[in-house]
Amino acid sequence: MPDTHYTFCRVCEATCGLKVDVADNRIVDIQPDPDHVVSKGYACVKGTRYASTQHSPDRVVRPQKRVGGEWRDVSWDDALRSIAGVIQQQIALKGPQAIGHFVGSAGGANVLSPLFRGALWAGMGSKRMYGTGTCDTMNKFRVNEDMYGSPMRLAHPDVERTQFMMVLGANPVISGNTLYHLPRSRERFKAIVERGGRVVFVNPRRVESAQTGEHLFIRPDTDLFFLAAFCRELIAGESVDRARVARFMSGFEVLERVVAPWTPERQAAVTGVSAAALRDLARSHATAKGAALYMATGVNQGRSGTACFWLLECINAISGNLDSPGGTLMGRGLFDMAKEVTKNPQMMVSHDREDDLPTVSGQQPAGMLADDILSGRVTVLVVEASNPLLACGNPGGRLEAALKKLELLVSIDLFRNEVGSLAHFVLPATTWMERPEVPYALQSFAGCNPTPYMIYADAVLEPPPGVRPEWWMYARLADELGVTLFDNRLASGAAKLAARVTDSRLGRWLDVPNLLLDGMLRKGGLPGRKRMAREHPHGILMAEHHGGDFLGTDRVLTSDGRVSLAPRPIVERFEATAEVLYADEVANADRVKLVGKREMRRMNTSSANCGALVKETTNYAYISRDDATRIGVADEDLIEVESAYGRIRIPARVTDEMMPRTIAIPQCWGHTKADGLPHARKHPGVNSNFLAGDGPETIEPLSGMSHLSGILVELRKAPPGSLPGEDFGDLGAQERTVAP
Ligand SMILES: Nc1nc2c(c(=O)[nH]1)N[C@H]1C(S)=C(S)[C@@H](COP(=O)(O)OP(=O)(O)OC[C@H]3O[C@@H](n4cnc5c(=O)[nH]c(N)nc54)[C@H](O)[C@@H]3O)O[C@H]1N2
Ligand SMILES: Nc1nc2c(c(=O)[nH]1)N[C@H]1C(S)=C(S)[C@@H](COP(=O)(O)OP(=O)(O)OC[C@H]3O[C@@H](n4cnc5c(=O)[nH]c(N)nc54)[C@H](O)[C@@H]3O)O[C@H]1N2
Ligand code: SF4
Ligand SMILES: [Mo]
Repeated sequence: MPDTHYTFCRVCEATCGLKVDVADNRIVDIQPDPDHVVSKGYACVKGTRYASTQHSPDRVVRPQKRVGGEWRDVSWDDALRSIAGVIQQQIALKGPQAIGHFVGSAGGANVLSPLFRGALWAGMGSKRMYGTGTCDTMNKFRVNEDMYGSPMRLAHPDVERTQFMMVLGANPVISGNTLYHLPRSRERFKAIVERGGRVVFVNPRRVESAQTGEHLFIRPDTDLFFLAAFCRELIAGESVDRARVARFMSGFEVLERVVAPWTPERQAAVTGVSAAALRDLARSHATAKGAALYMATGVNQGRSGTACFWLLECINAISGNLDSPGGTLMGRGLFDMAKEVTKNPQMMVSHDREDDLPTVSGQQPAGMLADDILSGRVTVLVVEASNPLLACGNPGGRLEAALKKLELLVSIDLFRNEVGSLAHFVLPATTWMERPEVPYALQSFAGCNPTPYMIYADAVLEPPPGVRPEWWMYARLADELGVTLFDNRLASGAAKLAARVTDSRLGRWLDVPNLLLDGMLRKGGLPGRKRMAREHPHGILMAEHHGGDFLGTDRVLTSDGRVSLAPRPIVERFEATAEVLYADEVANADRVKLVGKREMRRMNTSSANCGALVKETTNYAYISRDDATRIGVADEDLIEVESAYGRIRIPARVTDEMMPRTIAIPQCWGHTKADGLPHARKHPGVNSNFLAGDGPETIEPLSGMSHLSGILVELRKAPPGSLPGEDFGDLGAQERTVAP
């Protein structure tokens, strides 16, 4: 008889409740948990088929060392000692900034790992921490810090009460949403429409989410002009809550001045959204009882993600919707993480890189990784839960060339992915089924959750004996390096001891995850983890959130306690670049722009090796009928897509979903080189990030965000006889000089 465990999925941020049947430490079945307090019986295939990843024969289950062309199993002690040895040698030779770290999206779903990795790097004195955060959403953290005083003061739409919701550059029905918790998004969007409200998706693709509500095409990377005009229209139409603005905000006059030139007519010329459509939306927004604008990766990854999110937050704020029912709310977590992080200089915007690009929320720009290695600034890199070779701009394979130059490359992962294949060591981590946890930090600690609730889940499975959680690896490495963690000898000593004795009986008492998770739950006034698991296995609903607890309170963490509508660095950049970008859009109006596309059965690169999910052997390039006719191709024909950085060949899918002069290619394919992902290699597809650039010119200077969406490309029919894949031929992109 299998045992039934209740847990929650950690593949995406929806963290749906799951019912997992287990026998002999193996998953027998995974079903959605019908009693989970928020997901209520919803889960997608990535969650219900997780057994195929969990029990994959390709999983790395012992530390591995590359010796010549071969992989050898080594003991943890040997692996960690060798790694610490090289780190010490490189610190002696080049200083601590030569020691880099790179974290991916699965590292963000892990609640304890960030504490230990941050503490180890701070303890070593290195600020060289990168991550796919700068391919994803660092613009939002930058704006939060400038407007509200903390990167983690992150507002979310009050989905349950709003009467007008506009979503730019996101597709929550497929993605599970990001930076606020929204399982069952389709149902919740439908409820808005059913109560007489409007939901509008502004997107260059008619996305699955827009099957509910309305859809409006927008040309990629022009949201800046749409949002500026939307803001101007609200101000011109007297839809500003003047009393609220005067009482709680600063900088309104500056905002009013800088958006003044951006009329609905002017934006229409580059966005493709007519002035009439914009005015209609603005009217509807102004009269709705509760309105909320939301944006995500599609806009974040443009050239002006920071300015776009600033304008979007200003629209929410000046219209009286910020901190109001049906508008956007500042949630409360188990403790005030937003306030806590302001005490940690590692987490606040700083400019200590040689090139003055910022570190935002603890991350340096991923788009500078290749330059930093090729210039010799970084000689050691530890990659946790990431696959930057596919996930980041990689013009001409430049990032691969850089990784090969490192003195030491370590991959902490479940599998030997593309990065692992080049690494000196692969360190095997536990899966989320093997970890006790609460949902990831933004939900649990920053409260980005329209339905406040908490859940704690014990580990469902015992990990294979050679596998360890990340916190343990960092604590053991700190021990080997003689580094003090948390700037606190006592806590550091306890953590190191706990890691040393994990496998002994003492380890059961000094159980770090359980002690920390217990502390977190109790801080939020909840029962400890044992009672949570026993009495609330489907989660526990917490007090509903009605707003009115942010503006004018000490939760606004700016120096004057007011929401800043005109942070100087953002306004200055907007004024310096808006006209230039506009002229560029006018000049390039006839050209094609590339965007990404998330697919239901794939999570970034993580699920590529999962036989239960991935059946197709390739991804496709989605193009409009107009474009197909213009370049003379039909469905399934191979097309060539070329940017200033690279060239790929990929089969086409001709569809009415795409706005003419745009193309969507699902990213994070192109598994041609991982020696530990056999299924993925038989279903390789093509890596669209060969078309993205890297280096200073491609980085948004306020947030360090990479430019991954809205890239100008040329389309043509592929030459007869050519094969899918990349072809840099005469392009020579990898020869770009290294940034000084
Ligand atoms: N063109 C384009 N590029 C993009 C994007 C886009 O929209 N367009 N999106 C960007 C975004 S938002 C992101 S977040 C990145 C995603 O890219 P990454 O952040 O690199 O995430 P994944 O590709 O999913 O890689 C995750 C790796 O983590 C491993 N893993 C899974 N769980 C665990 C765990 O618990 N512990 C450890 N140690 N490893 C684990 C998996 O096996 C896999 O190898 O891609 C970015 N790249
Ligand atoms: N199934 C699945 N779920 C996932 C992931 C996955 O890989 N697969 N990845 C996870 C991760 S790491 C993240 S960060 C989240 C991301 O969650 P989302 O941000 O919702 O990600 P996408 O589904 O890629 O939606 C981005 C949308 O932006 C549109 N777009 C592109 N450029 C522009 C533009 O310039 N302007 C506007 N207005 N729209 C634009 C695209 O057409 C696309 O529909 O999803 C997470 N969930
Ligand atoms: S929507 Fe996200 S959290 Fe829910 S089951 Fe699917 S992958 Fe897991
Ligand atoms: Mo992401």
